[in-house]
Amino acid sequence: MMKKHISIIGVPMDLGQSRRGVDMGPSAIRYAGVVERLEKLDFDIHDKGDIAIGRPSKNEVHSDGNLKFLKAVTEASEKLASVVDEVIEAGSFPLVFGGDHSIAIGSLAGISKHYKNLGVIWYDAHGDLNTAETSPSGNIHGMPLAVSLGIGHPDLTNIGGFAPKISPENIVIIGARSLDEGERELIRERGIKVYTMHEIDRLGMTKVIEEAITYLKDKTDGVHLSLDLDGLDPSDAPGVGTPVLGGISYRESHLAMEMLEESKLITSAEFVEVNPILDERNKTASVAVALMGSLFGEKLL
Ligand code: B3U
Ligand code: MN
Ligand code: MN
Repeated sequence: MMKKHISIIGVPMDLGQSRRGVDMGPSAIRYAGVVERLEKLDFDIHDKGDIAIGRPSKNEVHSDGNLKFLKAVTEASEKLASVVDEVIEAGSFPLVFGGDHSIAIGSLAGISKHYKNLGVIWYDAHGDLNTAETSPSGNIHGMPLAVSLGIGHPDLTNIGGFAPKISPENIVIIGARSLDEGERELIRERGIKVYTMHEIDRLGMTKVIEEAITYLKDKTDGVHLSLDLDGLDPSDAPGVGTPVLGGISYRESHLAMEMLEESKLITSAEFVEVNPILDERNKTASVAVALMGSLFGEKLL
């Protein structure tokens, strides 16, 4: 059930990938008017500000095999996990702003403590199911879903002191159109539900979301929405570090958010990868805020 209190947590993290500027995502989203917009919907909004992200030392970049900035990402994840944990403990809905998608490691660590069977909707052009062994980039933002399944470096999988955070049958990926070979194998091996752009085109977003809701509803006791803005088409969300053509439209995304709101399934959410440096007049942050409006019940009439 949606709660009446929403706690905003900013995570200015840009070390999980290679394009600087995504650390300014939380500011850009606030600038786009998120607090005012959600307050209109009769929510009590508590903006908790940003989590402090440490700057790594120079020799830390490749500190552990193919894992860039492992230490900084680990520390930030632990911090975020405990803040999210406190927010849920206090009965509030955690709404996390990235930052790059590596922050989902911390979000899910903090959230999953509170649920026996947490579901996850991963709205993304990518699978984010890489490990150090399969990653073509060494960027941890391409790994958080694998990490949350307990697959990856133990410093990451054990954030919050337990693993795994989620199980494969409780995941739905929506919008995938760029997967690495290791990710494909993991999807097949673990039977993860994926709606690629092919299924979205073929079935339509209405059916995709209906199926996703049916798939998760009975077996989960809470569902986290992890929305990577690169899940949308770059024409609608240009301010992202790794845009991929042929994505989900602005309209389809609104429909998805509205249907999720009606389902009352979503118990926490994060909006990630907004990079204002790469954006066009804060368009992507504004899209994120508009989608949050729908997710929390904004109606035209
Ligand atoms: N799969 C690639 C690229 C990528 C993942 N997530 C984003 N890009 N945003 C990787 O580096 O793991
Ligand atoms: Mn992602
Ligand atoms: Mn992505």
